[in-house]
Formats: sequence, C-alpha cells, structure tokens
Amino acid sequence: MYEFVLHGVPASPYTRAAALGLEEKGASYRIAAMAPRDEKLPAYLKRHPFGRVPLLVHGDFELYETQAILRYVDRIVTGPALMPREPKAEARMNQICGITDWYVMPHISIGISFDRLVAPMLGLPVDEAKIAASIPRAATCIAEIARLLGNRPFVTGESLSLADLLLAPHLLCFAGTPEGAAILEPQQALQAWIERMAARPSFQATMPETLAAKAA
Ligand SMILES: N[C@@H](CCC(=O)N[C@@H](CS)C(=O)NCC(=O)O)C(=O)O
Repeated sequence: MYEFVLHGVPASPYTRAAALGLEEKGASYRIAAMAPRDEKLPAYLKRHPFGRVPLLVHGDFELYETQAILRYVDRIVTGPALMPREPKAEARMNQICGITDWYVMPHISIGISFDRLVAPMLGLPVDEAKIAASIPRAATCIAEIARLLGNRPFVTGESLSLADLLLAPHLLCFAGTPEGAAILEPQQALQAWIERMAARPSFQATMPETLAAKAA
C-alpha cells in the first residue's frame, strides 16, 4: 500500500517536481499517469477545477499546486529537510519558486520548450512567433537565475531545497531546445548545476519514461 498517489502527466515539469520531492524524502508513492489533455476531463476537473497537473492524494486529503505539494511532503515525511530555516536562504527559496511559477513557466516552458519538444510529438503546429517573442524574456530568466545561483552548489546555498526541485525540471527541458542551449551556453555554473541535478538518483528515478513505466 502506497502512502501517496501522485496524479500527473509523466513528461510534465511540475509533475516531475512533485515526484522529485517524494523521491528526495524517500516517501512511499505511486504515480497515476495521465495522458496529455486528461487534465481537462470532467472527472479530473471536479478534483482540480483549474485543469492542471499534478494532484497529490494522501489518504482522504487531496492537494494541488506543486509548491503546496512539495511543502506538505517536506513537512510530514521524515528525511532530509528541504526548506531552509535560515531566513535569507528561506527567502531565496521562496523567491526562486516564485520566479519559476511566474516567469520560467510562461517564458521558457510555455514560450519555448512546449513548442520545441512537446508540440511536434503531439502533432501540433509550432508557434515560431511565440518562440521568437519569448527568447528575450527567457534570456532574462536565465541571466537572473545564474546571478542568484552564483557559484554555489544549490540555488539557495549549500543544501538542496524545494526551489532546486521546482526549477530544475523546467531548465532540463529548456536545455534540450536549440534556444535553451544558446541562452545557457555562457552560463557555465548554471549548466553545471543542471548537470548535477540531472545526475541525482531522484532525477534518474523520475525521468518521464521511468515515471510512465512505474505507473504501468
Ligand atoms: N501552478 C500549477 C501549474 C501546473 C501546470 O501548469 N502544469 C502543466 C503541466 S507542466 C499543466 O497542467 N498544463 C495543462 C494546461 O496548461 O492546460 C502548479 O504549481 O501545480
């Protein structure tokens, strides 16, 4: 019997971020894999009226919004703490979570990665005008995240936090696009952080194909 059930689309960066939190905490969970667009089905909309993934189920408690899921899992599962207690590190974590939701998601993941990586797989047209308009905004995101990271091992300092887990799935996808490769190219420390995150066991355990296989 699994303690948590995570409903989500395996290729979604937000689903992966929630799964990463569960993995890093060593939680017992299973994935209820959804196909793209299943988040708009009436039965799912009853549970998540905004029609997004992921959704976490813990007994009779259901929770959506990835930051809320990560914070809840960190609070209730024993294992390494993923929220720094030192006020400046905590503020930085909150800031980077905000940057991810408000700027990285629209300008990088929706603005570029979706069209370059997902649209061709779904047979959808690629919106080149949207990509072109997103490039300068994506560049601003990357420059600012690189500045905040500096040469530290994790985005909030010396230890892993929820901000690393929320942000990294978006930047891993972005690095796989030509625009992302070009924008990231001068940011050596940020590229090294992406590589370190991708090498963690939690990231290996949450590759989209691994999550899909686990669900099956
Ligand atoms: N604020 C939400 C965002 C989740 C989100 O946008 N997920 C994407 C997949 S990565 C989604 O469900 N997209 C479907 C859509 O936009 O209709 C959260 O933190 O969980």
